[in-house]
Order: sequence, then C-alpha cells, then structure tokens
Amino acid sequence: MTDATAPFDAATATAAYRSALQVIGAVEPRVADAIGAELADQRASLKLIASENYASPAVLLTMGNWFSDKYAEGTVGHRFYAGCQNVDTVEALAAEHARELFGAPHAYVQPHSGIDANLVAFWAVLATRVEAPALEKAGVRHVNELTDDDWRDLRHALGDQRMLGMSLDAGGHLTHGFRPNISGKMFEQSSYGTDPGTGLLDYDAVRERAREFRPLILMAGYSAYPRRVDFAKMREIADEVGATFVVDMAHFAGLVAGKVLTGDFDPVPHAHVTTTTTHKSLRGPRGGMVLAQPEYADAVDRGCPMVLGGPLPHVMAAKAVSFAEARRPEFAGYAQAVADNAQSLAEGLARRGATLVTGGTDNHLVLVDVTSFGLTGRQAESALLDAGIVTNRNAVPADPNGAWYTSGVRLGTPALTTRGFGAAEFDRTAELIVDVLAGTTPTATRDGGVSKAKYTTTDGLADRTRAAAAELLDAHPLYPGLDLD
Ligand code: DSN
Repeated sequence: MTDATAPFDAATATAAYRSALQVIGAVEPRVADAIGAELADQRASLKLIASENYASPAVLLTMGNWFSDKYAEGTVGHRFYAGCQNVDTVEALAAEHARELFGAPHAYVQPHSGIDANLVAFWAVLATRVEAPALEKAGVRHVNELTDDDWRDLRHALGDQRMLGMSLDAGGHLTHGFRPNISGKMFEQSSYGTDPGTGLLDYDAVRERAREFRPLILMAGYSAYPRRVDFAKMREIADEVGATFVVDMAHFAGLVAGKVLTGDFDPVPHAHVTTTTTHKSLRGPRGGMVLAQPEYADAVDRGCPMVLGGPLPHVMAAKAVSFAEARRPEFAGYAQAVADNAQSLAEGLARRGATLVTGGTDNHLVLVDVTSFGLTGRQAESALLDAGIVTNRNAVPADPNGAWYTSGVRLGTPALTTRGFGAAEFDRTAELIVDVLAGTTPTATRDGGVSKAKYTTTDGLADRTRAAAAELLDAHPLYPGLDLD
C-alpha cells in the first residue's frame, strides 16, 4: 500500500468545505446537497474508470475563487485585457512547473480539455507547416494581406491535409481524426491498428501505412490500449515520411511525470508536440495542456483566440498546484503504484479466467474482453455498476458488437491507487469483478436470441459484492478525516 493521496490537513479541509457549502447552500441548497452527495457517491464505489482520479483538496479548492471572474485572452505578458498581472503569475507558474515536470522546452497551459489541447496542436501544425510557407510564398506576413485568390488557395491547402492515427477499436481516441469529432472533418484520416494475433502495435505495419498515406501528422496516444508505445520508433517513422509527430498522452501523463514511462516510452523528447489532459493519471484539475518543441511554440501560444475561448485562470492556478504536487518525490511512488496495481489487477483477472486484450498491461489500464462470459460490454458495465463497481464499456479490436454495445470493459487503477489500494486490494477487486461477470446472464429475446443490453444476475450477487467492496473502501477512505456532516 502507498500513502498516495497528496497530503492535506483534514481539520482545515473540513472547515474549508463546510464553510464553502454553507455559503453555496444559502443561495441554492440543492447544489450544496448535490456536491455533498457526489462526495458520498465517490466514497462509496470502486472507481475503476481509467480516465478518472481524485484531485487533492488543495487542487480542488484552488478552483473556487475570483480568478474565475477574470478575462485574460492572450499569453503571459501579452494580453488583450488589462489587469492580468495575477493571471500572469499563475499561468507562468503552471507553465514553469510543467516544463520542469516533463522536461519540455515549452508548455501552454490554457486548453480547457483534451479535445481543446489537440485542436491547439493541430492548428499549430497547420499554421507552421501549411500557413506560414503560404504566407512566405505570397510575400506577406498576415492572412489579411493575402489576395482573394491566395486566400482561397490557402484554405484549400489547409483543408487538404492528412492525419494517421491509431484506430478507435485498437484503443485510439475520437480526436485523432475520427468523424464524430472535428478532427475527422479537418483531416483526411487513415488508421493503424494492432496485430490481430497479439493485440500489440505492429510498428512495421505503421511504417508501411505511413509510407503509403504520407500524412502531415502522425498521431500516437490512446485511451484504451493497455501497453507502452515506443515513441522513439514512432518518431523515426514520422521523420521518414516527413510527418509532424504529435502524441496525446492524456491517459498516461501521470506515468510520464512519475518516471514510470521513460526513454523510448516517454513521448515528450520524441514528439514535436505533446498534448494531455491534466485530470487523469496526472491527478490535477479538469483541463488540458500542450507541450511543444521550440519550432511549434509560437503557433501553440496562439491557441487562444485561434481555437480556444478565454483561458480559465482559476483552472490554470489549480494546474500549477497539481504540477507542484506531481514534482514531489511521493508522486513517483504513486505513479509506480498505479502501474504495479494494474499488473496485480490484470493478473488477478487472468488467473480467474478473464480474457484480457493483449494478455495483460504495462500501463495504468486493463481491457477485459467480456465475450468469454457471454456478455456485451454494456451488460458487463451495468452489472458491475449494480454491484458498486464503476467502469466503462469499451470496444475491443475488431469488435463484433460495435461502438455502442461493445465487447469490453476498460478498467484503470489511478483513482483507487490514490485511495491507497495496493496489490492485495486489486486482487480482491479482480475477484469481485469476475464473480459479477460470471454471475450475469444475458436475457433471452422473444425471437430466441439474446439481448445485448438486458441481463439477470444471480440472486443477491450485487448486494454481496457491494458489501465486499465496502470493506475494501472503508479500509481506504477517500479524503480521510474530511467530514462534511
Ligand atoms: N473520456 C476520456 C476517456 O475516458 O478516456 C477520453 O476522452
């Protein structure tokens, strides 16, 4: 077990939250009640959503203040609004901590989310690789100086670019060029998948596809691939085909910050541009960030107002606090525990007969193929939720049940590791999960088939599992000593 939660003084945090809820409750008590209820719910469930975590009271409290009222379009020292000196302080601090934490030459901490961070990155690549040469060719410094014909040509050129990313069912992300996201409309997209036998990335196949497709952007990163990626090898491929290498490390940024993923597996030195969220394994506030090599830094800094609304200074302040936490030596212990716990979870599941995509994990997540239990991902997700285990359904490679019902559930260890779970607790969690999946049966349909959504579970299973989960949770309280009653 690790003492992973960022340290806080329970009596002070209790006083702060009680006062805050009193102030809020005086205006709209139902909101104050919902805030209290959310804490109670989070305390009472086994949270295994791979993209979630528990930020420290310091990070959370930093977001509730008057920075929220300030407009600050522009960048540090170069704002379109007056009176931004305090925003400059927190934005500069967040960027400095980020550069130090990740060894990055440049950090832009304004993106509001991961999607926003990716949009900033994509625009920065387009601006640097397509727009800037077009302006130079036309002999002008700004798009407003282009002739109408040049402007039309530039818009066509910007809209005629290619991105190669990991396919969704192999674990890639919607924002990596897929049609339900703007990136799929901005770019002609092609995908690389994983080896059908091993489930692992096949770098020779990526190289072959990159040679054929010649993308402007080679994208790496994932939200459901349970393995490390060799970013050095991916960069070689990008260089060979003249692509800009962009990595979205949203899921595993905490493992990079905590030096679990180093060398070829650390994206920051290899990517031209690295994007992330700040609230997943990194355990900061909800938000995004872009790290860039110097040649992309200026274009990245134009994220607002190019593709972002005004920055959220209260969140940038919280990013600064969370990065300061992540620079403490304890965070490396936390990150290592996240990865070790994922191993324990994977081993516990596999030992009890569950099928794991790629056979295991070497990051913070495990993808269980639940078809061996006769279930869809949707049934598994719902049955687990009934039993107090919060997961999310997820497609597996070449998923026969499509993106809605799916055939998998994704499990992640960052949140419960923050609560202090270790190998024994994750093994017990694996046991509970397998018990629920094995005790769940799809409902028969009238035409003699089986439902993809409905199911029944063995009598009393959900209650028994909840009780067993409560024992684990009670032994590892969330925000120990924080008492809102
Ligand atoms: N929603 C995040 C996840 O769950 O992986 C990424 O968008």
